[in-house]
Amino acid sequence: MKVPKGTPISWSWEDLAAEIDAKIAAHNQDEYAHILGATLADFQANPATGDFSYPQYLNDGSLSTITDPTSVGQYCEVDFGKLVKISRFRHYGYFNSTTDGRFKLEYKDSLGVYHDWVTGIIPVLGKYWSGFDSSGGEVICQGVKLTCTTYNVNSKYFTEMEVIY
Ligand SMILES: [Ca+2]
Repeated sequence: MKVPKGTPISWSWEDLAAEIDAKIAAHNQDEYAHILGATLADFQANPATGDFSYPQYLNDGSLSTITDPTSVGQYCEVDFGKLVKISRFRHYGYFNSTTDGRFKLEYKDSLGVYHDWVTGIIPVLGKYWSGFDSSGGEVICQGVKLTCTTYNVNSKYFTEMEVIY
């Protein structure tokens, strides 16, 4: 940059630091600006995998196919195949006759690290949708993982799940 002669010097480390901070913040916003909220189609794009029985039934869009674990620690995982924003989920029950089972949903961040998103999830009694749960808040992720944290044979069935923005 050409500066005319006689221009007063008005430079400081503080100004430079502020300018760098502003540029880094703008860059980070740019980096995440293109990440869209997950649609139902995004959540159903890749069949779920894991060691639940028939894990693909978790997100196949059918309310007549169910998946369930046979012990604590088993999981069912959905890969979005890209980074997305999620903010809420709901799930559909089946044979559950008690509220004793517990599950948690983790999200897998952009680096592949898992974080708890919502814990203490209780499978719905009977063939009904839960309400949408947004208690985990908005996060950016590449996938989600449902894990059984308390196993109960009468409280373990998921007919379907939807994790979206
Ligand atoms: Ca299903």
